[in-house]
Amino acid sequence: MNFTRSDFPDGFLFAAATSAYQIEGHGFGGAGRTHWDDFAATPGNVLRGDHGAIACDHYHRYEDDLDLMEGMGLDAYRFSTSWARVLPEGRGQPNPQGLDFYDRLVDAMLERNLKPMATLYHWELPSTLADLGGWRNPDLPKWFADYTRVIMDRIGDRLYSVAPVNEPWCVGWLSHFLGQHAPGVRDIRATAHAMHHILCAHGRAVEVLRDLNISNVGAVCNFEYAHPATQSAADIKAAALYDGYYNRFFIGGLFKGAYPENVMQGLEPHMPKGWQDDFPLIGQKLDWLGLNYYTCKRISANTEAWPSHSEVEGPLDKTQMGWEIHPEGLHHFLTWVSQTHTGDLPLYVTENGMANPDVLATADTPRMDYLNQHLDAARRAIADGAPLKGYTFWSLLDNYEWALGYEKRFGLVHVDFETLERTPKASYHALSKALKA
Ligand code: IFM
Repeated sequence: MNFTRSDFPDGFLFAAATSAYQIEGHGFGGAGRTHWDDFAATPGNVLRGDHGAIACDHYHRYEDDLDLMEGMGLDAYRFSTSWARVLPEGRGQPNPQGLDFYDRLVDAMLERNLKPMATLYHWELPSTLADLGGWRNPDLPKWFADYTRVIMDRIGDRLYSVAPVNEPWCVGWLSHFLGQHAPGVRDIRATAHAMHHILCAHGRAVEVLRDLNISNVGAVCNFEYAHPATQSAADIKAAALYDGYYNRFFIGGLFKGAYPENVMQGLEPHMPKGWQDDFPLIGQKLDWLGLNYYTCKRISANTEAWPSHSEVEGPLDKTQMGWEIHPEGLHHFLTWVSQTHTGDLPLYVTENGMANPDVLATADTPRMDYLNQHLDAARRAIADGAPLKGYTFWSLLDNYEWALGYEKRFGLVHVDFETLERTPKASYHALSKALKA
């Protein structure tokens, strides 16, 4: 790598991120069925029908995986807890095996000096709640608060940080407008309801966390730089709208008590009743903001129904996801968000990384380049005043990349999905060397 720890401020945290459904193996330990199991069981939704029943078998191999992180010299581990593992029916009776698992997992992190950074919802909604309308149901935030209390009563005393929800854009827009993630809905009213309810759920969870005296509570949003496909007025307007519902809607709710005007021009008629009254709940004080950043998009106006635009291919080098590599976007969002929304609130890069079609013999150079370029952008953002306190790469392991199954490999550790054997890639060794230097 082209940096060492000493190029970052004292106390800067380096961490790895994963999520429950993507690595644990939801067939184990009494976990309940999730809407991802249902989505994957429906032909055409997920590549090869891949699902998370075994995934990386982290449920049984977590000690080895934590050893890998400790061996690498990381400071923290961003993991998520699964609602359906804790409460298999979504409400009611907890699963003792699930609570025991997260208890052991947190203790095992602390034994290795890894700071536990928890996320409470990384997309595996219990099927029983999906049956009730999922994120369209206005009672979901209340049930999420109940789940928050159950899991935090058990592990909340030992966490470094907590965020209720990972990437609300994916929960709302990707899953209910584009239909690419579970529950695979394509409906504007469902989208507006889900986008608002997920923020209400965040707020309800924050109330519970504060009530339990849990500190270092934040939020994690994803960001994509929106380029107009051309300099035409129509494309510029289209890119501003993409930027609105992707990058500004959720932090608008969290930090400004308002949603962007250009987004509300399309969504307002579909919002749940009384949505304007929920901002005090949504906008409670936070201790940090996490930014997940991977890529940029090129947006072109079209004549279809709102939002009346589509994505066109861009010229930059692309990852295995087909995502352009645009490190400048990370610098942009870190500096912009602190200047316009968060001030001196600590920021973390909570996800950043690339998928590459790795086989064990590959040199892993593209991933090292990607990490170098984005860490360079992060360093420049710090120099330009962004209060960035840590960087988390996605992901420790190759894992279940949702609708794209197991084909897209984001890990710094290779996983053989036949044998489940883990093999650190060259990027793992290079980052380890940089951190220990
Ligand atoms: O794998 C996902 C993760 O679940 C959320 N953020 C983006 C990653 C890569 O697509």
